[in-house]
Amino acid sequence: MTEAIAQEPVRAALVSVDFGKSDATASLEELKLLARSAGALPVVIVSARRASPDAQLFIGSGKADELAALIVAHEVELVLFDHVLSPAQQRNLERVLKVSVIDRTSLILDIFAQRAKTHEGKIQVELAQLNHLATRLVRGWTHLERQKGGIGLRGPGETQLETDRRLIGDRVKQLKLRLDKLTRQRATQRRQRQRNAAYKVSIVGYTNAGKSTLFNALAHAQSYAADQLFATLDTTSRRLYLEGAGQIVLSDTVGFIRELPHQLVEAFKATLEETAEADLLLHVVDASSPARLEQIEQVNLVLAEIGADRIPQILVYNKIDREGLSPAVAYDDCATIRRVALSAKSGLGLDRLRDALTLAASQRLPAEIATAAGPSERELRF
Ligand SMILES: Nc1nc2c(ncn2[C@@H]2O[C@H](COP(=O)(O)OP(=O)(O)OP(=O)(O)O)[C@@H](O)[C@H]2O)c(=O)[nH]1
Ligand SMILES: [Mg+2]
Repeated sequence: MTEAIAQEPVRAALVSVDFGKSDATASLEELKLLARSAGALPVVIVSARRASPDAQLFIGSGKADELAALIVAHEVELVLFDHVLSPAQQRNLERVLKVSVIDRTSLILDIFAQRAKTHEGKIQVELAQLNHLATRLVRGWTHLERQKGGIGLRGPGETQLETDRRLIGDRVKQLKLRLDKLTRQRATQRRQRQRNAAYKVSIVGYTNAGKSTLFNALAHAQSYAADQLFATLDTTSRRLYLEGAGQIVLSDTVGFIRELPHQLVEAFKATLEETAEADLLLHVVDASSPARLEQIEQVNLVLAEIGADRIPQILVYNKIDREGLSPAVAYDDCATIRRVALSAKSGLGLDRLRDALTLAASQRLPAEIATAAGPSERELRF
């Protein structure tokens, strides 16, 4: 008989190197959240400063020895790096540290894999994982290079490396076909909706900013909101009726993060296309986060990558209850509402966002003034 046993979190060491460029502290805080979201318990934190990564070990050998000792002392089972590691660095580190080493890309992919619920979401995550894996299958993986007696799968003289590449290639092809089909279905549904000519509003923003909470508050819906990174993976849409503007379609979307693995953006293109076709973006910002300005820029970068940077935005400064701030609205020179400060959780200021939405939907804001909410807007002024 099998019994459900509550899984113990994996004891993890977090490693962050400050290269003096971006904000290493904010990034480390984020790595802690990522680790917890993946089901790991951070028990050791190692920070280092370097001018550039070490080619062999990413961190220096002195730091690696220090880390190895901490791993033994604190019974660490897994090491998480706040960086992208080359396959060789990962391998060398595992040899020295004698536990699994995971880089930031793999960690994010792993969280996505745990969260994916719909058929399409699962395919997209698997594609991203396989593409990431394929880059790791390089010569020098001697255990894969070794010729083994060809049982079944392999052709004559084929090395394990070639077999692995071929199997991954086959699977990628298969997944792409399925994804193509789903993308076409999605396009049909979209055309259907276009015929109905509803005004489309997509909620976008950094992960954990409060997008799903806002979606639920506006749509009286039950989208999964949680204090986890990437709680939402699949786009959820609801029709809602706004007094004075009629029907609009509101969508909750996957959150963005700095250095979002490119494989993921690629694999989630179909889902993100919905965002690219919205008439208006509600860009949700966690106003209580010290890293909010950088997060706004990161979100705008991803929006540009998916071709959604020309869509008008309303910046929604969320979680004002945490800061004890009052709800507020800021207008641009054309008397159009550009920013709203509110609390999606308490509902404070939500009425003003509804008004802004009604106004935008009835005016059908043109894209030309979208730049007014661009990344150059660095300060929060109300
Ligand atoms: N104090 C406060 N907390 C909030 C507010 N809005 C959201 N939260 C909390 O922030 C956390 C993240 O909220 P979500 O709505 O899941 O955020 P999300 O942007 O959808 O996150 P992902 O789907 O993971 O990208 C949850 O614990 C919410 O309860 C708010 O206005 N005030
Ligand atoms: Mg969400």
